[in-house]
Amino acid sequence: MSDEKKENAKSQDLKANTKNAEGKTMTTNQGVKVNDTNNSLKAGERGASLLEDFILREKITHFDHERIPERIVHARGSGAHGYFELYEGLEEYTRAGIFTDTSRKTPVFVRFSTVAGSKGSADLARDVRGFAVKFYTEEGIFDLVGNNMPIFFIQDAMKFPDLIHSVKPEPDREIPQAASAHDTFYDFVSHTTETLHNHIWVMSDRAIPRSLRMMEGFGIHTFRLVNAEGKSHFVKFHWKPLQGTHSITWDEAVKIHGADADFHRRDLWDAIDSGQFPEWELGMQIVPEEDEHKFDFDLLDPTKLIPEEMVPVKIVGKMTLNRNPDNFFAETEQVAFHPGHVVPGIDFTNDPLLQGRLFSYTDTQLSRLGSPNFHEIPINRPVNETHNNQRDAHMRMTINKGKTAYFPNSIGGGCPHLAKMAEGGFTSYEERIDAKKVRARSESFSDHYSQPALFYRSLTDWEKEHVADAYTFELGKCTYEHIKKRMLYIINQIDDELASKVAEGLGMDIPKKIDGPVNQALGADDDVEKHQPGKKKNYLEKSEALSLTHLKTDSIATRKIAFLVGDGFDGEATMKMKDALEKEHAMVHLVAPHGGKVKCDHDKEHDVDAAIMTTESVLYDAVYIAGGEKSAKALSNAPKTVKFVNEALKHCKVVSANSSAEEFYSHTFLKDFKDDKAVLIDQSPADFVKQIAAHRNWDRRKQVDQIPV
Ligand code: HDD
Repeated sequence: MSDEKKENAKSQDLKANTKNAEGKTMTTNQGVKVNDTNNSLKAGERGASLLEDFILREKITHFDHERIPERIVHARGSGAHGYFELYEGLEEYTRAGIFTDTSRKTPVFVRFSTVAGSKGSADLARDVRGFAVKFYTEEGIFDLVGNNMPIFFIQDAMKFPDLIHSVKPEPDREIPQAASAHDTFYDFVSHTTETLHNHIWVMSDRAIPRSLRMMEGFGIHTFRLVNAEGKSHFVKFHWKPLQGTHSITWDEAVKIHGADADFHRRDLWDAIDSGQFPEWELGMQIVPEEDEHKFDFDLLDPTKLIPEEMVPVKIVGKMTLNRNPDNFFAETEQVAFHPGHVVPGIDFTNDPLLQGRLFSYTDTQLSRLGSPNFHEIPINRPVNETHNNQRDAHMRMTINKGKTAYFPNSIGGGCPHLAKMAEGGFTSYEERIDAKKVRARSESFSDHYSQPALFYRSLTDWEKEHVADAYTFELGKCTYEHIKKRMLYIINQIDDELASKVAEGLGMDIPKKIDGPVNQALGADDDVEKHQPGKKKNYLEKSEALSLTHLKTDSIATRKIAFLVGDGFDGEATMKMKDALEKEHAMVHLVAPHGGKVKCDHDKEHDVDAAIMTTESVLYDAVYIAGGEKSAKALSNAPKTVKFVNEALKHCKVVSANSSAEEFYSHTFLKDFKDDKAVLIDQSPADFVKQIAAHRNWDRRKQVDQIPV
């Protein structure tokens, strides 16, 4: 197969099902040409309507059945096509072609999602983000169904329905939508201390990413890599975005909810559409089998990460997303991921959360997509041939020839025949298991406090403040006093400084003890004592990789910069600045007091990208105020421009201005921040680029309370 064909194996496959109506005549689904789709068939112009009207019946019937059940979790998502390339062969660890053959460009389809909200909810909810990647490999489908946080809330799949029922809208009033800040969630969390680690990540800025393109991804569970000799290594998968890892503030998230509920979806689409293809490097933390028990935590416990200081992340390849879907429903909605879709060379561990997932994902597609033939939906079918003796069921597309649908057979020549391991047949890793059948939790899973504490210790001051604010907001929305008390008691076990801040915000004292056991989420006969606080270990003071400040890049590619311009603006200096940013692949929008065209001082007309009334500064990463006295006057006279700049300052963003626009910006708070490193007056494009790359000047946060926006 040529390289070109390999790269496009999936897009070529999808073409067989892609239709384009350009230049074509309208027909019914049965192929009959239609000459009127506006009027139903009637006895006389004023009715009655006739049942005979097959065109009306077909149109309405199809419409009536257009919706399918949304995903029970991760209902709101956005997808994109792309490919994966391997940097170096990993034969030492695995026999999977995708990780051994560096000449391949493996097609992928990725779906990002929020977890709790419905399909139509807003993108900026405080939530975990799903990060699911379908690799269409030459040996079959491999799905890496992960999240943007490296750990999960619970240790055993048995608790998944409880977790989700607690976070979803409360069942009496179906409130709140896409929000964890409510009683039932905290009732569950405060009784289930294994949730604390994932929960503190959700309280951090990781839960409000700037862009789906600017977040890390994690496979979470420990998986296995198995090489051609059958030797196994443990592995944790990581995605590292080359766009940097950036987040926004909660105040921005709340405002973006209203300004553009599709903010993340639009951002992903626009970036790919404009040729700014997002990229992630794939990393692996590889642990030899014999080191399984060398850690202070259990590798099978999905609420624990392996600090990168203990096992470095080996970067092995790169994923590029370079094509938007043609049809949201056909691709993004119908795609079906499954952590059990693995290829030879990749295998599972006994992580009890993973084991439960292996059941759930096929099961859910049966009600969501309606048939065990969901693998035949174009976006789900592999690029290699599939043959077996499974037959029939709803919506079967394949026309299987021949008399035999069983094995063994002689009538069909023994086909399809089996593949030996050497021929690429999947054989499960031969793990020795010698155990009693028990319904229990391993003692090695009982430390629920050390890693949340490690996470909190590893954050910078501003990140810690955001965590405290998030806890205060979320618990402030709870109405049951005893739930808040339990939470304060538990947070105090993670970090007393954090608990004090939250207690102050809630106007409560931290309780010295609470009624009943701290962790009630075990079986009746389980020893709840072993899950008590006070068991914190300090095996690492800090892990740098856990703080956003250590994950920044120098790139400003795809950042959105608003240029405030009024008629008569300084065309030369403004275009010089614009060109310099665009050279670095930033996206510049001219924001003016009105839509249509705006004239510069040379009377040249420029397209306005957004009239000020239609946009908000929370939708941009930085602001530039163009020079020119006439422009400054026009901006001063327009509503919302002052608020636009003030709000950007409040959110610690970079604001750059030309001093000839002083008449305008003297009305803003810019004058109070002239010594701020991210407030630039008459400075060079290079300085602006440097500050945008740093994302925000968080040092400003202590002085922005005076800004009333
Ligand atoms: Fe799950 C969807 C990620 C635990 C049951 N899950 C789903 C999606 C992602 C994850 C990204 C959306 C896929 C898409 O875009 O279509 N889930 C995770 C991660 C987990 C996890 C990272 C823990 C490490 N999930 C988990 C458990 C169960 C499920 C323990 C059940 C026992 N998840 C589902 C599901 C979903 C799903 C109900 C809903 C839609 C779907 O599967 O296709 O089966």
